[in-house]
Amino acid sequence: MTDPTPRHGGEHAVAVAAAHGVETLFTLSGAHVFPMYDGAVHAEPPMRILDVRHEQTAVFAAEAAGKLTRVPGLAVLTAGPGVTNGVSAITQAKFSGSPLVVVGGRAPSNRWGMGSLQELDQPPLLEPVTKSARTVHLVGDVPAAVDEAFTLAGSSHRGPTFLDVPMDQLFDKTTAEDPVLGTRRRLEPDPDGLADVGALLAGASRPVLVLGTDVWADRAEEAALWFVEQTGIPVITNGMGRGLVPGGHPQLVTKARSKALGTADLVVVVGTPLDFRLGYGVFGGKDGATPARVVHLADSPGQVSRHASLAASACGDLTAVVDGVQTALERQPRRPDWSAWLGDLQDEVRAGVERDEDLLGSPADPIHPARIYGELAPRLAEDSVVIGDGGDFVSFAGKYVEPQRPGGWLDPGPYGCLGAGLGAAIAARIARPSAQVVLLLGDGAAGMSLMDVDTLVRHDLPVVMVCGNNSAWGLEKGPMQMLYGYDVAADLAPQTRYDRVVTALGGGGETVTDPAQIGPALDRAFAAGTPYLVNVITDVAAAYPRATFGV
Ligand SMILES: Cc1ncc(C[n+]2csc(CCOP(=O)(O)OP(=O)(O)O)c2C)c(N)n1
Ligand SMILES: [Mg+2]
Repeated sequence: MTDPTPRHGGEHAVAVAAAHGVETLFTLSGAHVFPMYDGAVHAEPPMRILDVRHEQTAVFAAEAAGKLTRVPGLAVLTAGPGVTNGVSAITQAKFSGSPLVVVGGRAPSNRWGMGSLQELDQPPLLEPVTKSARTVHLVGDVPAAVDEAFTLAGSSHRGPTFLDVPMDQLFDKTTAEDPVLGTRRRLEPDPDGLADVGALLAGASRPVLVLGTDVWADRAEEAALWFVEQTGIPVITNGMGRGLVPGGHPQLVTKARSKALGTADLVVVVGTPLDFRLGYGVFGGKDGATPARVVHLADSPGQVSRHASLAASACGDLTAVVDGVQTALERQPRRPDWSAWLGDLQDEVRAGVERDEDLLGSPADPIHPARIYGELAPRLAEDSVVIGDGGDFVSFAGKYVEPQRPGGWLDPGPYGCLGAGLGAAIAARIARPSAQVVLLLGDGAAGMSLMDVDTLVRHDLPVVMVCGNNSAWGLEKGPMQMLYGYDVAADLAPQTRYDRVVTALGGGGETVTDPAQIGPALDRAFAAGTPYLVNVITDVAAAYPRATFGV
């Protein structure tokens, strides 16, 4: 249908974004993108404009919105510094496969080359860290370009897309039609690959299944849990795969990870790269075991590992992949029985849980960071969203917090960019209005985004923040000590009152130094109804025990 009323570029862009399911636009003001705001204000219904205090927060928020809702998030950044301030967060979305669309302002085309304000050709900067980065030169092309950006960002393998529109064109009007929305392609896996995986599973004595972020992103959570329960296979989860198999499930053996991945004879990895988090895809060989065979199942061909030596692989829509592997296994003449192997791992999990108890209840003064999780974990509701932004403090969370549902755990992923926390918390509060939102902040990480508590306050978005305040860049201090026997540039001021930063901005908070006071402080935070930061002074010597630095 033709639309006879001319509308400016911003109105078109917002209409197409809304048709793709976007409800919130994350931004920080700049004249180059005013038409986007005007489009949001005059949309029917209006699109929510969530304005922040630093562009990185806008993009981290849009990225988190994409991860939580599985509709690409939308960030609008003004020309030049607005766009460049967003680059780290856009890169993080690329590394995590997060669906995200970033619309940038751009100096006007009718003055290009004459030196107008913030005249930067942005797509070349963004090209390496996005799925596509382009300039839309004519307002009439805006609707189709925005549609393409959303379709591409939301298609496997997901990731960020960027487009900028010269200011004169974005303000200009056109009667161009809004396009019929692009549809996401659903790639069917190759049946031969699935059959190979079925045969490998049937022949395995000690298999382990690893479920990662893309299982959630590709909406394969039901198929994955069904597969797990039908086969009896032990499981480890990572990234947004955490919660796919709920904490406490008898087949979840994350707490026996070292034994499981070290002594497995087959490791089937679904929806996550074979990167440093998974030992680059080398498993088995521990305690005299032979190296494990490795299967990689991915959402798209480009995601299948090229560096690991794979016994089999398959790619495509992950529900079809997981269901297809199950069918292939059922066709095998041999029905494997893994109950003894699972039992061994369950013994190891039980031993791990017992070992953890002492630290989780530690009465140590100064406070051991694990004690915070001993207090927090029992207070978390099933649908809570837990966000990690920090070093060691967040590693402890990974160890001690086991989500009950998928889609409730946000970590920075393999790009590991500090400063994502406030943006993620903003997005989580909006995406899950009735859920607990808990933001775990290292004191170092807190310094990178705490000003955006102002955004939480202005937009009435209560979240609970817990700062593990060890007065250090802990994850750097420990390794530097280990490598050099001394450390520099790793200390922060002692006992800084980050809670007072929050109260100064209109929220609430308190500092805790007594381990017995952590629980009551968390209860006050959950009851506060305002952004609230519990600043827990912890022992800098209580570093997270780690064997590698991830490099
Ligand atoms: C943007 C960015 N800068 C630097 C780093 C390197 N880095 C990784 S962890 C870490 C320390 C984090 O300190 P803090 O947030 O206080 O957590 P802690 O390890 O002390 O618990 C640093 C500096 C990073 N990952 N991201
Ligand atoms: Mg710290």
